[in-house]
Amino acid sequence: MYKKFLIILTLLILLAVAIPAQAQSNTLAFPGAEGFGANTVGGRGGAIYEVTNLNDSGTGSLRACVIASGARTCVFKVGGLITLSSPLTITNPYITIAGQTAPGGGITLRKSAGGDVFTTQTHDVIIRYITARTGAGGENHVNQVAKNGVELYNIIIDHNSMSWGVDSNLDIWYRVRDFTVQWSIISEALDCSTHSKGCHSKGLLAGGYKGSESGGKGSENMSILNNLFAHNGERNPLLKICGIGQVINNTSYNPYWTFAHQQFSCNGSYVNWINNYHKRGPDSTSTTDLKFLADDGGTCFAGSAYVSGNYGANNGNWSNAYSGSCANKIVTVPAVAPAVNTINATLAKDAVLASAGNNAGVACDGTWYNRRDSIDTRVVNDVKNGTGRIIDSPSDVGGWITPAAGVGCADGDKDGMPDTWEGMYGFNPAVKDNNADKDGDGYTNVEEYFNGTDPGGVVVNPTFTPTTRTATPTHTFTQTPAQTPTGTRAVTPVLTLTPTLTLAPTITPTQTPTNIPVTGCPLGWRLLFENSRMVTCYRIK
Ligand SMILES: [Ca+2]
Ligand SMILES: [Ca+2]
Ligand SMILES: [Ca+2]
Ligand SMILES: [Ca+2]
Repeated sequence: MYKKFLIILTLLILLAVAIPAQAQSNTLAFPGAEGFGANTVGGRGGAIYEVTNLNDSGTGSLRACVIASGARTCVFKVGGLITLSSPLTITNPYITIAGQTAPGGGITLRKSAGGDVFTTQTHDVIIRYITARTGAGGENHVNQVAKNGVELYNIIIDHNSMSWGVDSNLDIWYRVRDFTVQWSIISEALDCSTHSKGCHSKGLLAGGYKGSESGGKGSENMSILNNLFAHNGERNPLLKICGIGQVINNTSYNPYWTFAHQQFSCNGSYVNWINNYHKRGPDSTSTTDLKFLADDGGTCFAGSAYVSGNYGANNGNWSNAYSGSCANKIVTVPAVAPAVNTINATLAKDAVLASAGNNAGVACDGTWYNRRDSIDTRVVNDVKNGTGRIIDSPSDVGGWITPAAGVGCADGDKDGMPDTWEGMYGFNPAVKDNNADKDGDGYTNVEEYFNGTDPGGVVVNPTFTPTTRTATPTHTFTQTPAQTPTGTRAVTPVLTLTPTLTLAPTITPTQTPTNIPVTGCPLGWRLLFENSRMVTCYRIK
């Protein structure tokens, strides 16, 4: 028995040594990452690739970072429109595309003709704050996360704006697991465009058959959280997965037909539909919120749907809104899935409209600023106002816009951390110290920069001056001689606000009040003057 214990102990020690630090980490992909893809490591600890131009390929292009191998992070020194002649195919794992670092109006990607913008074909991928609007040509997607016969996992897409694809804007297929798409705008999939089936505007498809093409497994562990689906004919989303999915706090607006589908096409599709918000628009002809489908052969395989807290297209009501070829799929206990921040459907709609999509950038001092483009702004206003239509072509809504180039942050040692920010937090702007972790919280120093978080330590060289502060001063009067004034007077204390970064109101202004004049004396008393000022009364003898 003791021997057995020793063997197990030895094995445990060996295991602890053998597991690389990265795999042991429970650090999130970034603060705010949620769902099954939340622990994606992306390019953490790897090389920094600067995107310095808007070229399709070559040195300094986004493609150069995408096709490189090894852990890597793409940071941007320029904003603008990148027109791609072929998809950005991500085949090498461990990549973070930090679109929030792009100056000016950020990065928008488009295709010159046909094909996807991104084809994601590997694991450990983080894509944040990128706008991609595909355009006509074939049956394309903004991002197709799919590779026949290859397992793709640990993928998180956050604050992307994805539109103008011809098939589904976002397609997840074959064998994908541990995937999150969150806080993104998935809109205006092109309808009567270049799809072989004809008009085909679709939002998001996540699935995969549990057949030979998927290694017998299919896709599972899907999180679809806090996204805005707008002006897509249907699939907002469509899940035909072989495992667990969670669809929480999304807002969907103006589909033609049914808002969302769950297809029971392999044994075991378990989806939690929680606190989503549906709103009809000018193109909507159906009030069906969620429809259950059998597989293409008509078989309704095993699975369930947990449906709770959703605001429906039928005057807010989701009850009796499920229909289709599979009955008795509703359960009262949700499938086991990661805990995610969940708010009620109406509040979620407001939060999504306020901050979904590629709506922000991070400045050279690590602060976030808003920069949602006019296309996303128009779509969000459509949702609020009940306006807008499903489109056939980008030209229906004015076509692509070119984001402002901006000015990239100076970064002398090219470690991804701007000189300004390094100076503020006491890093060495002449040494690549991006992969250290000063405060030991699991996020490397450069991640702290592009996540807009505190890397630890004191701000030693602030380069900005606070413009407004509030302080409640306390002040003390000293009176000589002591007297008891009557009446009221206005006091205007003189405050000196020293612009330090800590808002500790330790200001003590001093003020020397003038004595209150004696304005009169009672009968039998007389005023005493001293240096022509009345100072007191004295009794007349
Ligand atoms: Ca630097
Ligand atoms: Ca440095
Ligand atoms: Ca850190
Ligand atoms: Ca930190």
